[in-house]
Amino acid sequence: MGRDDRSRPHPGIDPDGLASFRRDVVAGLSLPQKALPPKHFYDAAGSRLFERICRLPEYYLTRAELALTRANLRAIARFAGAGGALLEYGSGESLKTRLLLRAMRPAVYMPVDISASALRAAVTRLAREFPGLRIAPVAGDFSRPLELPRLPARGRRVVYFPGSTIGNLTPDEAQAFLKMTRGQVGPRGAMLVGVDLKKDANLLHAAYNDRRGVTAAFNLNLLGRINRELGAGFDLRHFAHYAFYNAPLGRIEMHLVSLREQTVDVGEHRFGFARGESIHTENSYKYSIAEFRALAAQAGFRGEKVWTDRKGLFALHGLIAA
Ligand code: AVJ
Repeated sequence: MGRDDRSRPHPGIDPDGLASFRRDVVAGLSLPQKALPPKHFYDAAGSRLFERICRLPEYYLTRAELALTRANLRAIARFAGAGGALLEYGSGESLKTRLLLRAMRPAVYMPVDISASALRAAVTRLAREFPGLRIAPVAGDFSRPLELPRLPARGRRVVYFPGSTIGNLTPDEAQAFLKMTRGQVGPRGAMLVGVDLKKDANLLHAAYNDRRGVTAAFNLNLLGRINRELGAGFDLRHFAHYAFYNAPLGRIEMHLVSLREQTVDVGEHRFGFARGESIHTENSYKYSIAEFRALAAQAGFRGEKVWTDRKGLFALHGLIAA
């Protein structure tokens, strides 16, 4: 696993230039509940920290999804069907993707990613490993409707969206996102989406409060990135990682809590922090199988299949256009 199974979780939603990063930061820090979008976690340092998170003993998600994919590979490939088009939201550098490609044998594989360099690297590697496969990379943002290359006439479209990245969206946003994907795959299309399951709050808490402090470093790196790229003056010693399971809302929330009253300059903007005030940096929603199927149904998908790991930690949903 490790490097091999790394997947940048916000490949396609990820941006954008410095200007839009600055806009997001200034707008987010101006809110009554300060907030920053989680897509900005993944600069080079943040991506490395995320890879370390995926290897942590407490962070079960990556291992559980890989295990369930291995254990159910034939059934997953049968669901997807041979000879169609597999679209991945993300650049397809993960081990799970390669397992799926080998088992499913699509006519064409379309990784969709905003990062042209990540796409190029993945395509080079996959072309070597799958000499017969037609690879049609799409450089673009999968959070918006995309122009896709034309497909072989009989091709069924299947979108693969692993990693529970969908958990970063609110249920309303997730529903809109599924609706858009439903439009993308068409009336005979399907989707394979990885979703973290609801479970014991203690297990969830541990996964986002690891003993080595890697998740804390990942969270705090967002302030480091703002300092580096926007010339801001955050003192990382005066903020602390805080993550908890918000049970009524079914989500992990990550925050950065100000340890003292302070002001921080970001360019010409100055932001005040009360002692104990937080910046909300991420939501990570957890769905029971029934909850996620209900959400998918409202977006025009029927929950046809679902696979879980043996411990029941993580689910891969096989959805088909209703
Ligand atoms: C990549 C969004 C699925 O929510 O678990 C890991 C990101 N945040 N530890 C998640 C994350 C803190 C991760 N996702």
